Amino acid sequence: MTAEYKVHGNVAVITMTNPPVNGLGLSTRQGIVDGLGKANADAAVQSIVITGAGAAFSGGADIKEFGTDRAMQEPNLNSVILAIENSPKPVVAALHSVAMGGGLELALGCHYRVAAPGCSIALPEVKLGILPGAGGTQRLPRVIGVEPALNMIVSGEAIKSEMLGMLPGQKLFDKLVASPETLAAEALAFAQSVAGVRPLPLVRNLPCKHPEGDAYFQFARNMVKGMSKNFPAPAKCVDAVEAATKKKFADGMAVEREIFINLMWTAESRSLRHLFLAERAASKIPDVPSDTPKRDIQAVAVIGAGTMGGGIAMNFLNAGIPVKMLEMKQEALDRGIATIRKNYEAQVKKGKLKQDKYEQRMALLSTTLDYADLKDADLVIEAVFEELGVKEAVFKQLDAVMKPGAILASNTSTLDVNKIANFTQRPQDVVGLHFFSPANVMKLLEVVRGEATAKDVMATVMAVAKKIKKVAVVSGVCDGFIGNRMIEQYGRQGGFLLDEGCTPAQVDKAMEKFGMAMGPFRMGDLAGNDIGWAIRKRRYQEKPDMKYSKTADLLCEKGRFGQKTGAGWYDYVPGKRDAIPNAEVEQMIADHRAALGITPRKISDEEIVQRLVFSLVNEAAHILEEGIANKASDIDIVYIYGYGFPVHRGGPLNYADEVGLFNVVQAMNRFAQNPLDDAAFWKPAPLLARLAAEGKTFN
Ligand code: T1G
Repeated sequence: MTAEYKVHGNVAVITMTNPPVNGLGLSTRQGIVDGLGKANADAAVQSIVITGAGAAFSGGADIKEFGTDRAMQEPNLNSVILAIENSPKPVVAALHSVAMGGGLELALGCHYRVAAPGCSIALPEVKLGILPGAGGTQRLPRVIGVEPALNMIVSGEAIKSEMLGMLPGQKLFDKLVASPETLAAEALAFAQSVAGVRPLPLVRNLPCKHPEGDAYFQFARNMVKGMSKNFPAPAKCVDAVEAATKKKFADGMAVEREIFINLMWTAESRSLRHLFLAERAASKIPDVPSDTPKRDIQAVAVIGAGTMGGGIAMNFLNAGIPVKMLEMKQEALDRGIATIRKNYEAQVKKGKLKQDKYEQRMALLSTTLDYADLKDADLVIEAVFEELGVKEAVFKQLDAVMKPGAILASNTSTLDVNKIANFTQRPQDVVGLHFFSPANVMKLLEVVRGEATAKDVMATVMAVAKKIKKVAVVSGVCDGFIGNRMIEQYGRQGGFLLDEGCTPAQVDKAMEKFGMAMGPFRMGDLAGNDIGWAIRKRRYQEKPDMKYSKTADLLCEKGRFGQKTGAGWYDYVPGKRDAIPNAEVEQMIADHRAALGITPRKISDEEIVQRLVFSLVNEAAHILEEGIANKASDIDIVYIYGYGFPVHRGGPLNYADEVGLFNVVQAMNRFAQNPLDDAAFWKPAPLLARLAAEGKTFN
């Protein structure tokens, strides 16, 4: 059982012991109910305390149990809370660190709540596409008021216990203790002090009203509608809390239950729950134990003060880690520093960064023109020109000056990390750290593991990624790693669609309706069409039989590289991001089509979405087969955090699972019949074909 029972004098203490955060899995729920039974059967016991061991009171229902019958198996959470409310002896919740979701609901079922300061209080279920399902929508409004409760439930954000304790008239906490260290003793004393109280107070018996109910909830619905595109849960939170103000407690609970069960089975909730676990799973590397010793990273060096180098440096400055930046010329350094200052000053102006914090960060930044000055850095990241010869020169220099044990990282986005590692005498210390532009904003970091990269280097850089608030995904060495290798196929399909009859705007609109932050052509204009152009030129040499539409080349030959040249697939007005369709570009596409003897056809949004998304899926299946990615969920994380894939779809592979891999393969077989497409590409990857044939899923 993952709950301990111990009697201290005349107080029984039930302690949840289900690391890492006392998830309320079946064995914990059973342990609480057993403890209540023992305490109420023991005449010496006059009151009861429930608390959590370790890092949390409780992080809520055990997310790992979701979708399994254990989650609903009795005693389910509502039954545990009912057992607490029906306890003839007073039950006191002793809250510390984290009391979230079902954990807070458990505490709300207790007769009293004693909290330590610094405890994160939240009902974050909405972030999993559901809502509190064990009375949170009915009890929380009764103890902190309807509006603060609805705000917490709709946002899912945590508020510290001491802040909530200041709410006028709050009945959430009966006592706020001085510190976490005194919680246990003070909770015992409090439990003794209420031993004789009868009748015992129940949150369910408190009134729950809002003075201007209808007007307030209408306002709340309007507010929520704006922020919850693609997600049904936030609006349902309003319905449940409104029921708390209009119905008897038991009827309100029935409303909450029905909504909870319906939301649990939505694709959006499955996607959000998948991503919650996927993001945490990404930091685990199958053959690198979590207790692998990590190298100490106290000082970082960055080679190159360009856009990437500056952005990379900012990540470390933001985490309080000193950075020494090296360039070849002083004016490049000056430009780099100026750009960093400009980025921070923009944040200060928007009130996102305090002036003193800005100055603290800049004080951590130093510059040099001399490699010898880098020798004490624990980690050096090069972000120089993307050409192997340049990388070779840099790594040979680094090999000569860096201290033994320093980690040498390349920010390359396409070059072979094994070749780069072999420019040094220490390939085991070389790794790829592929940041996504803008590096100080994008959360995704592809950690590219070379053949020789040491396990402790991998463990170290994964921990550094967490420290600089990046979501790191491990990739093996191949051209384009995970994200860019897949996006190349996505871009190819975009080109074919233009040849076959689409305009850039039609493709982009279809993808943005699907939920992509940006369609492929707007994205090209943002990133720079010349980047894809350079890659295609390389491809034409390496793989002359690989089919490409020539439209993008024609566009680049006109110098229409995108926003940076003021025009790309679309036109742009300086200072604005609106993509304005351009008649000449559309004429260029039509002329090219005619030159190829292609009669344009009407292509449905569904075909656009399927060809673009399933091209990601098929390439991802190859990436998984080759071991470039460790697991399917890693690839979903890459696309959510690096390419604006819609969160409510859970990532390309989660989406394929939702569609059904049988249907994905059927669609691919249809695309292979199209003479203007690339039939060879649409041959399902063996892994995909096998999963589909066996009725299985990627995740
Ligand atoms: N269940 C199971 N495991 C959980 C968990 C949970 N609720 N919360 C965290 N973990 C695991 C997580 O997977 C990771 O595991 C480890 O704990 C550390 O997490 C009826 C139905 C609690 C603030 O949504 O917000 O209650 O990778 O890296 O940064 O209404 O985790 O080590 O194997 O995030 O210190 C509602 C979600 C559930 C809380 C800790 N509760 N968790 O943050 O560590 S639904 C939540 C968090 C519910 C009821 C409904 C955070 C945290 P591993 P971490 P952290």
